[in-house]
Amino acid sequence: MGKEITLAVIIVGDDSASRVYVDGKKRDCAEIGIKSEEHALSADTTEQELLALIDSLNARSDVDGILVQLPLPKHINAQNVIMRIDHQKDVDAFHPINVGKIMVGNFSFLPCTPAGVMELIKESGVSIEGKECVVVGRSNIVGKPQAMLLLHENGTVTICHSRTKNLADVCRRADILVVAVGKSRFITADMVKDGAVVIDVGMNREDGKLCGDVDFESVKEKAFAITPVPGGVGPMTRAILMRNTVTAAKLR
Ligand code: L34
Repeated sequence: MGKEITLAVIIVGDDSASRVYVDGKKRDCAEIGIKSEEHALSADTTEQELLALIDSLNARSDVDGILVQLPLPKHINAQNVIMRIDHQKDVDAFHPINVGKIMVGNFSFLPCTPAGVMELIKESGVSIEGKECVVVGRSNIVGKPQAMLLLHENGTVTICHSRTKNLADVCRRADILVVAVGKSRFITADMVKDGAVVIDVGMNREDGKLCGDVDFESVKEKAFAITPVPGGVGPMTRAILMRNTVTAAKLR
């Protein structure tokens, strides 16, 4: 029998969305035979305590991957926490070493959400090479790495953000539009080019109901392909996490 693969997931506090996502990740692990180990810490956990837990997981030879679910409570510096994770166990690819490796194109892990988005674009059958790719949002978790991955595939990439002038004009140029801003129905049909591929990374809760950053009902009439929320990028994020966990186990 082969070696058992173990993913350690740390969740701090009681963010209800984080709970749903972490439960989903644990279900995925169970389904494919990865052992998952949850460390649920209370909201008043100190940064020192969290760092000590990471040290112990780094040191354990039976732990292949470590994931600290974000967001963390405000009194904890997320960057310190991410930097503490052994970069070879960093299945989120958030550690600066892994971020740097992505930048130069020599990587072991890709961040889960942007890598999932790339798989969805590929599945649409539309090639990225030479196309106008517009990423709306510039977070370290999605926007910035997403732009880099599209660039690696030879897209012509524009990153838009809250200070962008004429956002609608820029979006209308996009053959491939990836939206990660966290505002319900932010992208409307008038901002989308006919035949575009539209990827909605948004995960907004409106009185209990999930909705994306794209006004799906109107935009689907214009788009060549579009991802729904739920049932689009979220499950792909989790699938890539499983892939990264297997990669981490192979690396060691
Ligand atoms: N460390 N923190 C770390 N790594 C990550 O990769 C994440 N992310 C984001 C939040 N914090 C993180 C996730 O896991 C977002 N995210 C995530 C993961 C899964 C889903 C959504 C976001 C997901 O499964 N979405 C389902 C619906 C779930 C529901 O009912 O709420 C979907 O179909 O979209």
